[in-house]
Amino acid sequence: MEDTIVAIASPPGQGAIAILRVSGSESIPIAKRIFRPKKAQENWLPRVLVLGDIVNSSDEKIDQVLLSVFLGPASYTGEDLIEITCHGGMLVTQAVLDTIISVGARSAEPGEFSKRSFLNGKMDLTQAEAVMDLISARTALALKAANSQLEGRLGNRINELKQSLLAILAHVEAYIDFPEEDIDPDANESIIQKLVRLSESVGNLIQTAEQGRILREGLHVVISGPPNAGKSSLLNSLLGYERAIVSDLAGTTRDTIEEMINLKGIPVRLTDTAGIREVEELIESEGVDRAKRELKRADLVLTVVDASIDRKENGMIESAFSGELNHIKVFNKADLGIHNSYKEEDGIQVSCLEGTGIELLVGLIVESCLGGSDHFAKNLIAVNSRHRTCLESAQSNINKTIDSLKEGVEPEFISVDLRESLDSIGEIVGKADIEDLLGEIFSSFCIGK
Ligand SMILES: Nc1nc2c(ncn2[C@@H]2O[C@H](COP(=O)(O)OP(=O)(O)OP(=O)(O)O)[C@@H](O)[C@H]2O)c(=O)[nH]1
Ligand SMILES: [Mg+2]
Repeated sequence: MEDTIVAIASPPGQGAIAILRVSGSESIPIAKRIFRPKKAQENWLPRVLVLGDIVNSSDEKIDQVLLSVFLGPASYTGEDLIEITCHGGMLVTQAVLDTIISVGARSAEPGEFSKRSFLNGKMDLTQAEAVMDLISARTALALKAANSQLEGRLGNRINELKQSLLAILAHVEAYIDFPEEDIDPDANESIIQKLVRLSESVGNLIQTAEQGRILREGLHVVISGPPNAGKSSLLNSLLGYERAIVSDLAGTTRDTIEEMINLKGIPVRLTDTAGIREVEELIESEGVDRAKRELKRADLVLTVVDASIDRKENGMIESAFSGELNHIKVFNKADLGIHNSYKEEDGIQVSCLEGTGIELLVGLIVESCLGGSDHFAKNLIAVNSRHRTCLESAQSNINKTIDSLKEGVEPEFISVDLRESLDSIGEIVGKADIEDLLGEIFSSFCIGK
């Protein structure tokens, strides 16, 4: 972390302005070498925009820019940091970058500014991850969840768990390390109760992983069914524009077509597939294979049929309807009337042609997804897969400890599992250290007097 890093912080391409960031101990000396303020500066006041020119080593002007200084630790990275707003041409931005590199900065690696921010204690790991979630959020709900994580909501929950675990562990360890101090080990029963509650809290967080996955990657909804049922028409209706080719020829769609949409705040990866039927023809048959593969990966399947015709004519549909997949039956072409053979079946009637039933279907899709968007909005904690792995390992060690205690194992032996559990939880926020444990022991037990 000795070196000073630089990067273009705005996206590549042409724009009105572009932003470059420089961070590290040499930021201000670097700025002094390449920046000529329009009005002579006595001092470099932090957080003030200063107009001036970027010049190269031969004192040639590269661009007129606005420059601001953030003095560490009151900066994003916690180090001295400079932000330069230059004109947004690709060439001019690159030239400013080259100038900064020529006087000693190094090109930053991806995420390096946030990494420094974490290493300098400006935020925990969950917050650093939330920065990325925020940038890549595709719906308002995903943005809300990212913001809540960035504010430290998940980090706080994790720290609460850590504290409870520490309190238990501290008790056990103090008993082992300082038996002469007469610390009564908590009665086994009470430790067990505390651990059971802890395990439940960890379990609650693990349950948010599914929500987290959907917010980050999208709910994978696959449109499936026999040829000519109106699958591509449904994709287009849900998207609101003519994305896929629609025709009355069975076998129109060959390849899978995937689009991201926002259904009431829930990001959805919607896939249209080839109609499933037995075919000889090579390309269509590959399409059918792809459709089947998509089905295996789906969170939810919309099984579409042309319900205006006898269900016997819809071929392979019986197997699709009776499958174990999480699916919604969509009876399309309701404008032509629903055939008697579907009257007993429960499903949703739509007409892609007239647009009826589509709103209702959207509601069902959203509901099928962990209780709908209201539930999503309320529960703004959504752990990612890394958090989940750590939580699962923590929970398994807590449960192991509970079992050991029930079997009457001595405290000496359970502290190992508890420590491992603490490490896993600490890994989530990125601070698993022994200092915490020592602090806890000495502050709450006044050992050594
Ligand atoms: N009357 C009526 N016709 C519809 C409706 N939806 C689709 N169609 C027609 O049904 C035909 C097939 O529609 P597609 O959307 O191409 O069907 P598909 O399931 O994608 O078909 P493949 O890609 O061949 O498997 C087209 O002629 C559409 O215009 C509807 O709600 N009502
Ligand atoms: Mg199609």
